[in-house]
Amino acid sequence: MSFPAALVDIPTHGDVQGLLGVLESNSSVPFKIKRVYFIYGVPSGTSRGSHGHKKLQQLIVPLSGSFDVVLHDGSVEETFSLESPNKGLLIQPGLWRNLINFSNDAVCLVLASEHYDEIDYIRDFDEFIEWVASR
Ligand code: T46
Repeated sequence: MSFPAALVDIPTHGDVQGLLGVLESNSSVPFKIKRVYFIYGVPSGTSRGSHGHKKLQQLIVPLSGSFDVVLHDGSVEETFSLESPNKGLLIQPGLWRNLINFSNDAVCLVLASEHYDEIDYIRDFDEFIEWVASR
């Protein structure tokens, strides 16, 4: 099975007036968008995340600046560098994530397939590994 996350192109319309990226439910975003949040002002050297999600699908878009997303599926770890608003990271359910190396100007937009629900989080890595093994 291939790794359950990938960089995807965001449809973008450009002309002499600049660029316009489009994110649409069940189209450029392959799920119904139930929640949108954004992360910014992350102090240099600070990481975010450090948890797994059971059901949640997400599309992460670097609206400004850059950062890395480190994902773990229980056996393989992959790092994705996000640095352009025309490329997002599509994350399937069942992945542990850490967001690191934020530039000062980074703005991280997240589109999510579910409303906020603490029940979907696994916040201990050993517990995450056990959950993956039990699936
Ligand atoms: C993820 C990464 C990329 C809410 O009240 N509603 C929300 O929708 C979210 C996402 C968070 N919160 C509250 C919960 C905490 O009190 O905001 C606070 C910070 O949340 P958290 O520590 O979970 O933030 P991150 O950046 O570590 O993780 C977030 C998402 O929670 C997570 O799903 O994948 O961004």
